[in-house]
Amino acid sequence: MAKQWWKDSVVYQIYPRSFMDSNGDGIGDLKGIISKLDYLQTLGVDVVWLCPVYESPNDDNGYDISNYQSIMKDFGTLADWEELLKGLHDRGMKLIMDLVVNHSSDEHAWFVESRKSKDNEYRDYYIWRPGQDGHAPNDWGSFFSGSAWQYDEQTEEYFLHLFSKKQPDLNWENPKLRQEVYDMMKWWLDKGIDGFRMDVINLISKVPELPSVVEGNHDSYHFGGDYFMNGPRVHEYLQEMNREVLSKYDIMTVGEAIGVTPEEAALYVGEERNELNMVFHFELMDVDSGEHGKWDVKPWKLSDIKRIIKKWQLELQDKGWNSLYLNNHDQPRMLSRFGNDTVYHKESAKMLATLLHTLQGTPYIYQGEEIGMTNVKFASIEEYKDIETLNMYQEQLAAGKDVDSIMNSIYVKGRDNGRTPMQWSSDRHAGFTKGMPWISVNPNYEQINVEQALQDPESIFHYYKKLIELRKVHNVTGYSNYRALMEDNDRIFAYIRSNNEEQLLVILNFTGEPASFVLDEDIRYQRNTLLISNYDAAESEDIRHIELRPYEARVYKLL
Ligand code: TEU
Ligand code: CA
Repeated sequence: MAKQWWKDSVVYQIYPRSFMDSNGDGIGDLKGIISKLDYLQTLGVDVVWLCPVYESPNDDNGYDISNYQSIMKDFGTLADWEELLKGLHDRGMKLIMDLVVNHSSDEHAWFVESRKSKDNEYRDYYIWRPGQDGHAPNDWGSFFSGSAWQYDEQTEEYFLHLFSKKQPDLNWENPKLRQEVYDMMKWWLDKGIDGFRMDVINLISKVPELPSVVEGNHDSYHFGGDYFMNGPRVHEYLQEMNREVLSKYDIMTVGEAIGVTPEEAALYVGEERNELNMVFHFELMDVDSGEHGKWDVKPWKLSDIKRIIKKWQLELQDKGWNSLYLNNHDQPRMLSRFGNDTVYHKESAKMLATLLHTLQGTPYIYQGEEIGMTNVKFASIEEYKDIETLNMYQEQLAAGKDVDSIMNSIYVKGRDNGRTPMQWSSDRHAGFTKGMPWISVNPNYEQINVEQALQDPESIFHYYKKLIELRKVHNVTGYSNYRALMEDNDRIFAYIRSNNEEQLLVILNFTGEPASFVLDEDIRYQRNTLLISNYDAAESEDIRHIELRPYEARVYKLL
């Protein structure tokens, strides 16, 4: 079997619209990314995950694709893309692309044909159903508010869209559609890419009857996840995709899998399963969601974070490989959400990074995380761009919710928190563009930017650089076991990773107050070496009892 290089890799996620604008139109583009490849090489990342750059009307910022084999004009040309790929490969870095095949854009040629008539040859590329007495075929709600069904006058039927109305779900029951997807994947792989991140890939198989959540219900929407998450044929489809495409290339694959548990994840990533290499789960992304979902904000508890991480580390041990992330283009900034983006900005960013880079799995750095970018609070809803946020705002306003509490949930959980332009310098618009940015820059760019970070040896950037090196120098991926320490402590997150001769001791204070760490009596070692810390820590200090400072992180090797 080809070497599993993706286990030793650190992945850097680029949201192209917000990364770097080269031509002054206020929109990030491929040439902008190319101008920053030396920066990525300095950071030391191995793989770039590029969010969608395909032709799209941008209803969902490129996750609504109208041509899978052509580059969106905003981002440049296929020649620019080829230059980017070469630029990465010349620097020893790899490129994985975003595969969005649970749905396409409604402007894709397939859908334009499909909606023309019931007997059109593309009709069954999508999921069409007649209504029920003037109502939608079932009571599923869309992830982006409202019904998951859209009535189409032309053929007097409804089509399914789990996301926006302009993102009709593809019908994976149709072998012709599946073959089109596989051909497109091979077209990109034959250009030399190194794999795919697969958008909501565990939603592609729906329960054929598409049953309502509440039978006969027509006056409210419900989450139909039981009928489309990890559906009846999803593993059949992925094993077919692996046989037809993936197995023919030395690549990495990571599937976004909403609602997946570790048991199910093992079915996607088990090496003998011949499906995917990794999945993104959402359990850490739900720790601050109340019973009514993500916008029902509640404080997270460290005990939940420790429980979830321990579960995934142990359940996938010797079975599969974890993906390790705390933010991305759909999530608020991890520093604001799980750290402290004011008093202990640097310390807490470094502490969180230490967690992600010392566990079993592949760490995913989201653009800007490495310089401590934070959430944003735009003065008015007009400055927000994300369709999920804007649809929710309208829906909750119509339901009589007060604006302040709607805006607060947007400040805390909105996806635009992670989509403000990358902060390169203290120049106008943070050096992201010479024009007007498509979305406002976070006003803190004068303090938080790459230029400042590169000059500050104590910056978050340089700490990330050291962590990435540490993983390689100390073969962190070689540690196989996970043992939780101080499990009941609600301020300290500590664990030991071990292989047959060494142990890695990780100690994290998740709070802004001092906390006392005590090492379990039964942990035996001859000597300890401090590998990294976010404070100056005394080398010779007795590690059996440590008074930790606010957000203090330490990693020791025990020999
Ligand atoms: O995200 C899937 C998804 O569930 C997200 O919508 C996320 O759960 C939610 O926004 C949390 O706030 C993928 C892409 O990452 C996302 O950008 C797309 O909008 C979505 O699929 C549709 O393609
Ligand atoms: Ca541009």
